[in-house]
Order: sequence, then C-alpha cells, then structure tokens
Amino acid sequence: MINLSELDNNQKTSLANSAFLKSCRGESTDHKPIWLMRQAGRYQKEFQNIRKKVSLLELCKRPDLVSEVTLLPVQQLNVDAAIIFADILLPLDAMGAGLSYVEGKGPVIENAVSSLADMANLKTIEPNDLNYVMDAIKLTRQNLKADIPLIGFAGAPFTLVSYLVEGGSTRDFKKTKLFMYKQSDVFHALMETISEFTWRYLNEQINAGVQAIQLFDSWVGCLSPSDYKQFVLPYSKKIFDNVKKSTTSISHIPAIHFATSSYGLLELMREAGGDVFGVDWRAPIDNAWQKIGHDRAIQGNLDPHVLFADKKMILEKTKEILRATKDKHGHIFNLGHGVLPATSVDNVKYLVEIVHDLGGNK
Ligand code: 1CP
Repeated sequence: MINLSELDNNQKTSLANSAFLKSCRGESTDHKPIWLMRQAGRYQKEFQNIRKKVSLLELCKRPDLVSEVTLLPVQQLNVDAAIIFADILLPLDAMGAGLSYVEGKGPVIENAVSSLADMANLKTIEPNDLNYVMDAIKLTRQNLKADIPLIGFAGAPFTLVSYLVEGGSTRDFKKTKLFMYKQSDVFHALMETISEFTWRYLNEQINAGVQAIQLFDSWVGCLSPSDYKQFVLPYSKKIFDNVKKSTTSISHIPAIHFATSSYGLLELMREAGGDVFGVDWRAPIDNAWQKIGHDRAIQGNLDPHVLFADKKMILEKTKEILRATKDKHGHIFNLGHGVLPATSVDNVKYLVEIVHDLGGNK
C-alpha cells in the first residue's frame, strides 16, 4: 500500500500537470478534460457481472473489486480522471441507520430519523469506521495509470440528512423540510455531526491518495436561497474550510462542489466554498459560470438523457457546451448528473472522443 507522500516526484509532477487538475486550477490545457459522474456502473456489462456476485454494499467493502470497477471507465472510455467507487450513503451504514439497496427502489434506511431520540440511537462514527474506502483508494492509486488523477468524495450534510429523514429517495423532500422547520434544533445537531465527520473523512481520503475531492450536495437545489443560507451554508463551509486547511501542506487538493437545480444558489454555494462548481443542464453553462465567477472552475453540464439520442444529437448538444465555454480556462466536461443505467457504452465513448477532439477551440 502506498501513500500520496510515497508517490515519486515524477508521478506527482505528471499528476499535477494532468488536464483535469490544470483545469481545476483554471489553467490552460492541451485538451479539454472530461470525466463522468457514475462513470462506473450498471451501463457496463463488466460491472453488471460483478454485481451478479456481490451486493452493492459488499462491493464497496471489497478494495480489490472497488479498484477493478474504478479502473473500468479509465480503460474503456479514456476519461481524464477516475472517481473511487463508493457511495455517499456508506457513512449511514456505519452509523447503524440500517442502509440497504433494494432492487428497483434504490437506497432504504430502516432506522429513519424523526426525533432527537432517533438521532441519539445513531452511532458516533470516525473516518476509520470506513477504512475499507481508504484501503480501496491506496490499492486503486497503485493500479491506476500514473498520470490519471483519482477523485475522492462524500455526500454533503443536507443530502445525507435528507436520506436519513426520508428513509430513502424522495421527490418533494417534504419530511426533510418539515423536520428542518419544526425540529430545527435536531436538524442543526444532525448537520453538525455529519459535517464534523465529513471533513475528517475527506481528509483521510486525501491522506490515502486522492488528488481531488467532490462534495455531492445532489438534492440541496430543493431549498430556497434563504433556507440554504440559514440551514446549510455554515455546515458546507465548515467542510471546505477544514479540508483546505489540512491540505495546504500536501499541495493544493481541489474541491468540487456539486448540486443539481442549483442555479438560484450558486452565489451562496461559492460562499460556502469550492474550487470547482458542478452544475446541471437546467441553466446554460455560461450563465452559471457568470454567476459563480470566472475565477472559479466549472464542471458540467450535459443532460445524461442526451446519451440515449443518436450521434448527431449528441454532437450537437456537446458542441453547444463547448461553444459556451470556448476561450476560457477551467471547464471540466461532465454530465449534469450521473450516467443513467441503460446508457449505451458506445455513446459514452463517442462523447469522450468528441470532447477530446473538439474541446478547446471549436
Ligand atoms: O446496484 C447498483 O449498482 C446501484 C447503483 C449505485 C451505484 C453504481 C448506487 C446506489 N451507488 C452507486 C455508486 C456511486 N454512488 C458512485 C460511484 C462512483 C462513480 O461516480 O462512478 C457515486 C459517486 C455515488 C454517489 C451517490 N450515491 C449520490 C450522489 C450523486 C448523485 O447521483 O446525485 C447519491 C445521491 C447516491 C445515493 C444513491 N446510491 C445508489 C442510488 C441508486 C442512489 C440514488 C438514489 C436516489 O435517486 O435517491
């Protein structure tokens, strides 16, 4: 097992000069970098074959399989970064919330939280309760091409609390919002506990060898700007502040701040922190970038459904994004949300190819 500090200087330099990390820093690159959220998953037959043998939770706890799955998209698609295969809900499993993934339904939390007493039943966790993630990072860094950065990640407190309170996925976030308004003290206490854990968890991932981190606040776009400011911003800010503080000695590890439906929140998300902002397709990427400010990098924002269309449409929609980000440094191409399960691998490969061929100057 190696640690980042054990990477030799050549490798550190080639990683630092990768198109992905240069773009995170807003520097010019020889080609436009691209990686895809959920780039390892159900749409790949190799992944399906592994999932026939093990459950998602078992897979996440097997560093050998995690490493194999994480490398798949790098080998198959030629993307510019790998993201460690894990799930944002793993800390809830360690907390004893009774996490399972049910076929056709998604994540289910058996011990959902609706009171202070429910919260008190959750275990206090430490990053080393998820040591299997750190072991997987160390192994993957060893197996990954020397010039491909590895991204670590965590779920943001609001998004994790939404799963804890709803007991699974939701469309309207009704329970979460009522909990936030009616039991604000318990809500704040949960946000505090999760944010304290999260910055330490991300720092452990950095120590284990990732070159960038992404905070997924996937569902925070359901909130008004005022509620974001009051109930979320201080906690996300604490995470970015603390990750930053402890990484300056290693060399700067860029932090990506991602949410969907976030157009109305972008200025506040910037205030919370992050070097790169992940945006979805609900707003034109140049408008979103304008709101964030061009002194920060941007990531996105193709609608994942476009990958179900024919190549002509994929090309047209991709060119729109390339045109809107042309002549500026600091754009990392990505989807606006994860790759959908039935996506054609061929179309994903095509997307990576055209971004590499046309990105930057067309
Ligand atoms: O059976 C399966 O294979 C289940 C599908 C699956 C996968 C492939 C789940 C269940 N999690 C994962 C892995 C995963 N989750 C990754 C892997 C790394 C990569 O990108 O390649 C990542 C980054 C996540 C992050 C994640 N999990 C998010 C944030 C991103 C997003 O989609 O907004 C969220 C919200 C989750 C929760 C979750 N886990 C799994 C599912 C199906 C969901 C979403 C359910 C919902 O809509 O609420």
